[in-house]
Amino acid sequence: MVSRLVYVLNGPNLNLLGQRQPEIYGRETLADVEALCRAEGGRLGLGVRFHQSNREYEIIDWIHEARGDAAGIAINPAGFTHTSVSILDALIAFDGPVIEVHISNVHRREPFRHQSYVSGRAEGVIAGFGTQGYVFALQRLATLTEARS
Ligand code: CA2
Repeated sequence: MVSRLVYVLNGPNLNLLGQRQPEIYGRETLADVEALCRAEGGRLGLGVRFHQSNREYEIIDWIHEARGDAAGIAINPAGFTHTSVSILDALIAFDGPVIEVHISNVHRREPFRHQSYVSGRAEGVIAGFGTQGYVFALQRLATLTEARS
């Protein structure tokens, strides 16, 4: 039985995963990532609510929704990582653990990708492990939310 619910949120352009720039983001699609998260969530006893949007307000609304029913959030804010004070503010208003995920190693890329508004709120940051980073994020959320319950 699922005892804890986590949100896995994905920002703009991640719907194109697997269709372009495989040398940076790999060949898996977002549907593959969702299946990976659901399988790992099942192993860990976590219910997974998986979303992607190209609209900042939708991501903010899902974070607000998570305040009501989620134990934790894994988020790949994509380009909003480097620009969005509003996503940071929404995450600050969420009480549970937050893990920031990046498929690529943002620190090996352009300097503007080295700065993240979200990292200052996140319990942990995962970057450069490909889509496996989502699995690590769920494992960490399982550990952190177990310790709280
Ligand atoms: O490495 C990551 O996961 C990023 O969050 C991905 C973002 C980028 O802006 C961040 O700096 C790092 C970009 C997501 C766009 O994904 C695409 C995937 C395939 C084709 C085109 C875009």
